[in-house]
Amino acid sequence: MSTVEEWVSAPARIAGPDEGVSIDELRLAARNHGLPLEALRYDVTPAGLHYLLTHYDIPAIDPAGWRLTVSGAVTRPLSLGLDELRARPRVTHRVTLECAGNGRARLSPRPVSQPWLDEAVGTAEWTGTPLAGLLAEAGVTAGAVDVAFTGADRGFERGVEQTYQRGLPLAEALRDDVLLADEMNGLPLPPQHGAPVRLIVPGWYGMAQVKWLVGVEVLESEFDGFQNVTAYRLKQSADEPGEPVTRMLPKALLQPPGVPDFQSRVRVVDRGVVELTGRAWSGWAPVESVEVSTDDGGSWRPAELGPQPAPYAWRPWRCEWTAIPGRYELRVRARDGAGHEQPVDQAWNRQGMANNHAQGVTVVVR
Ligand SMILES: Nc1nc2c(c(=O)[nH]1)N[C@H]1C(S)=C(S)[C@@H](COP(=O)(O)O)O[C@H]1N2
Ligand SMILES: [Mo]
Repeated sequence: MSTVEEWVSAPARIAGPDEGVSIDELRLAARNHGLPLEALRYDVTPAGLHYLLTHYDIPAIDPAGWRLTVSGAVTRPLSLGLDELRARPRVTHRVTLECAGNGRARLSPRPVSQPWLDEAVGTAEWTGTPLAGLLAEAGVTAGAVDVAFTGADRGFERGVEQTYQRGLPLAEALRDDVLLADEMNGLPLPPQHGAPVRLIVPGWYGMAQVKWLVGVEVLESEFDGFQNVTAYRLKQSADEPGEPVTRMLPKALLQPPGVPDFQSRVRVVDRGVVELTGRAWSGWAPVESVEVSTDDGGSWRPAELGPQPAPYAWRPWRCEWTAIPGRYELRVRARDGAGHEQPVDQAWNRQGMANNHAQGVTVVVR
């Protein structure tokens, strides 16, 4: 007889010193695709080019039968269908989402999980109704501290059977830009991005953006579910509680210049003046500076920043580079208005979360 306990690994595994990416990691990477970096050219990412991360399976939900319940520490519990939700006040926010595990595959030793490099990011226009209005209607009671959000998707994670659930501090849940979104870029949410309704918490890493939302429960104690207490913690060893992963640290990405080599993705660029462009974001405060290095972080020069399109959307940047023949390692880094600066080398943590080391792009100038 075989039990679940025999084939799950808890805590999450760390790869051996010379262990390459495994078939399990490849399978995850093939399901959960990233933003092709050339799509950094779009202010708003076309939905099909937005990164994707789903822990279990994309659930089958009939929008006509879907209901959202608002329960727990409220005086008037609610249950709404999609039409009722869509009849409420509607707003649109442009928001950049990034997976907290972005950059994980570059850690050494490598935490075995979705093996992201740089590409787990995207920006969309999310339309829906502010959560705060629903919570006001339900009447949050005085002792409330957290709000738990439940998705319709179910599976096992390190031996724990669960539906995807995340808790958010009440003060964050009451922000007026936190949305129950049913549209992405002006169209109904596609299945993979949470149809019919998902949560959007601008500024926070992806794990907070609960897809396939079916339940909102106000709690009088801190939410202690798996995704808050076990996953999405910054820790060095398996047995320490660690710190929660919350908002996105600043990051700049370069749209790789020139044309790629198919296999290595090394870029080939013709000599002369090359325009380097990209995007930068932070969940703490708007990005205040972006710097570019063409000598692998040896020296840096400032890029020119475009306008900040919305408080939590990525900001465009550009600079010119007079490229002379040779091989170069380009790096970019951002600093935000809250004083966070991107490191060149990534500090290690056991689950590979909130990595924001400076991206590197290898360029051969001919
Ligand atoms: N219900 C549910 N919501 C979820 C997830 C999930 O697996 N199930 N994954 C989370 C994670 S880890 C990320 S990074 C984002 C990804 O959102 P996207 O796939 O729309 O880009 O969704 C979050 N919301
Ligand atoms: Mo994520």
